Amino acid sequence: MAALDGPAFELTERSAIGASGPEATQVGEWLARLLRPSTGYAIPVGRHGDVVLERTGSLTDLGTEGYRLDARADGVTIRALTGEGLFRGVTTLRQLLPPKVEATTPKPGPWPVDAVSVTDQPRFGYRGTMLDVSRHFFSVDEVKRYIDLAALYKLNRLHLHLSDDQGWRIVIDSWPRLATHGGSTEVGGGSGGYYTKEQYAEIVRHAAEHYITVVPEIDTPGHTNAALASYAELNCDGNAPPLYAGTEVGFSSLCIPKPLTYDFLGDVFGEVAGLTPGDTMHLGGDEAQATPPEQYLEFVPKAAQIVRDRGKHVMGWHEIAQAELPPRSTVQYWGTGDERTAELARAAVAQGASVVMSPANRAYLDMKYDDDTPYGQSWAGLVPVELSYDWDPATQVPGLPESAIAGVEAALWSETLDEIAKAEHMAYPRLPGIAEIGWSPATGRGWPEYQQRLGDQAPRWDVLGVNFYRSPQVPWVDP
Ligand code: TNX
Repeated sequence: MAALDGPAFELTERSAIGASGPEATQVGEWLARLLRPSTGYAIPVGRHGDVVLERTGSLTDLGTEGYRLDARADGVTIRALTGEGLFRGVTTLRQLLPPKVEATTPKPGPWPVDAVSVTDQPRFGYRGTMLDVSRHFFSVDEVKRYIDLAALYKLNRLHLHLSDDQGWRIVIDSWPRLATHGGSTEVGGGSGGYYTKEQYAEIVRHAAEHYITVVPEIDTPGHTNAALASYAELNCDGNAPPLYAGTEVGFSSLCIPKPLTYDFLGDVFGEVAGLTPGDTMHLGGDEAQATPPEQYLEFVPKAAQIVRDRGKHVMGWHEIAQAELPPRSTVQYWGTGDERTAELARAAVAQGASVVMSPANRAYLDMKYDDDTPYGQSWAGLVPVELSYDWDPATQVPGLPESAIAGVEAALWSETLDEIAKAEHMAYPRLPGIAEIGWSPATGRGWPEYQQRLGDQAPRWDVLGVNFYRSPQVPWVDP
């Protein structure tokens, strides 16, 4: 980034967005929808304008998400190879505008963008956040809001944890009781909920508008009480357990020797694949303490093959690296640096898998900030803002080549989060830090200067109504 001499650009009532081609136009329309409510300007999108979005085949060295942004008094130009790159560039423009640009009602100008030239591209291709909609259910609008905020920090994956012991959250037409019975509760005994296929498709579409790909997770073979409670025949003994609203883990397992288990998974992964434009599905695989170890090793390759047969690559928690993995699998590391889990990450890479880093003592957004945090957990330790930012995905587990690291993901488990406002409080301000770790080079960033930039986000979050935690570690700017 280079600050340029010369006056700032200013958005005015005569401003217009110039875009050619369907993708640039689509991104232009998105930008116009952001700018119109707060500025009160018409901001037409057409062939010409003082804000130009241009897809160009010549910017190949910045990858699919890279972009170049130039702002001068006479206009702003964003150029990229892809629509995705244009969207990331538009996001930078958004961040260069005053925080009041986020308002939903007209605010007085001016609307300056300092003269600047930015050439940008991400360090990692996978920059995600996981939302656990199983332990507590969140509505379509709540998930959309979570997406909107994640997009502001250039995240590009939303991993939805759609099933667990406490709730099954998506309609599967061939096994309807999964949603109607398995989705009828949540932690604490509330009435839970589930997404119809139309609702789920709406979430996927909303994410795609922000160039975020949804990675659906159906957790197997453990974390399956909601499914086992819905269909007695899935159980080895033929008896359905009751629904579960507690928070213990590791007590449920699919019946590994039963052929029906694999028909079930074929149907479920088939229907979920049909709702998934992305190339990856997550089969869970974590904490399968109720599955005999030798059966676990037999199960994972079978389940993985089902995912492959439905046309998707396999993603799973690091435990799956004990088993044989198909090509192009992704293993999600959630350990805290102990030798046993580090060994599993290395075993994954030795099999040719890539690793997404979600170390629980850094990237688990449900860990408490400090002893006074009113909800959240602390089994992986307290995770204050500085600790969640101050790590490098490439060196977190010794012995992994950087080329094997697909990226990072911040996971938000919801056992203790019965309202989206509480989820937001745990994610902000830590999620933007994980997003930056995924985007920016390791060199040139560090807590002392990040702290200042993070503090600058407060006025924007106030306008957006974000229920963020005002950590005493951060010099928050007053509105
Ligand atoms: C561990 S991490 C789990 C989840 C819990 C989480 C709570 C992982 C793959 N499994 O089932 O929700 O801890 O922090």
